[in-house]
Amino acid sequence: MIRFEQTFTNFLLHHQEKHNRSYHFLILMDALISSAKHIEHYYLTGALKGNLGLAGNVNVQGEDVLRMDQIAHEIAIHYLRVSGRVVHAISEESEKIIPINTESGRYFVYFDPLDGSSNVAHGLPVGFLFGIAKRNLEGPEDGHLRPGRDYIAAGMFVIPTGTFTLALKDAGTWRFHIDETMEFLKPTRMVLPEDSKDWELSFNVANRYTYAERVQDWIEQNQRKYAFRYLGALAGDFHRILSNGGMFMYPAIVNHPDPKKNRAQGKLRLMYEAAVVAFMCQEAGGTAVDETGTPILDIQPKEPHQRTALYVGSKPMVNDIARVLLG
Ligand code: FDP
Repeated sequence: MIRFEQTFTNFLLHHQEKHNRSYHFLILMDALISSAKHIEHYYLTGALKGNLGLAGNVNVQGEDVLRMDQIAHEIAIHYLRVSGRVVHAISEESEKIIPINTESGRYFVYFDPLDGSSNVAHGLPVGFLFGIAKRNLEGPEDGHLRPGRDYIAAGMFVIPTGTFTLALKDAGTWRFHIDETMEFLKPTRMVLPEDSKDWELSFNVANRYTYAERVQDWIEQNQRKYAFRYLGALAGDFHRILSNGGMFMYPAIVNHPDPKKNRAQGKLRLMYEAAVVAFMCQEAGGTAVDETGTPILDIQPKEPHQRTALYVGSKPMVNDIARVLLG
């Protein structure tokens, strides 16, 4: 007997109907899924085609080779445009906000189409992360730089692993897997495990002596309790935390021996990295804060590519470091 699993489309259709919502969101999600599949396909054959390297390369046919992150950006913008549902997009790959359907679009989409650049040259996992906010449909438009608290959904594809995780506001975080027909299937609700036996700690250990002293002290006191894992691509590292529990962190860099390399504002981008995983984490029972112990979801972005420090994961662990950060 073949076992048929519920498809993502069927899952979302039921969700929208149950909450009396329109189908516009389904059309937007279809665009994001088409983008991810298309990017995944390119990524899988990228080494062969020579587009995992640097922009400006010329291939053996003498054609310009686009860098994989530029290809991913173009693919995503194409599908968002044809969906007709997007007002503006903010992409890691474009300095400016991208107007799409400013007249009748319904959603703002903030995305990073290929996050985790150090993995690209090796064809190892990268992420396509996105957050979605909704236009104010009644009354005057209220801007597109929204805090994570205002997102209606956020998700990530871990490319090329065929996994997709989506959090829906007040309706949980769900993981799907792609099958041989390229369909995302089998919704599984993700809830951070309370039992700390499998919890993991994930950060770039090479940076640890550049963190604030209080963060270094916290690491010293806690590191032996947890398994340590670091892939170097936020989506992949956070994917593990969602399953096993624990904490991913990218603290502010304030004690670098070369002060020019300090990153007091943190490294990760607020709107399409930190707020995306913070939103997914909250819907899975966890939480996230910045270097001042402020909830990531409360931060009002002032500009599209704003950076932040990030501590995200199981509540007891994040709350513990938040106490230290709040001083
Ligand atoms: P990258 O710079 O390699 O694109 O977006 C930033 C990000 O990747 C995250 O995906 C990842 O978690 C982190 O930075 C890795 O940074 P380090 O190489 O400094 O550890």
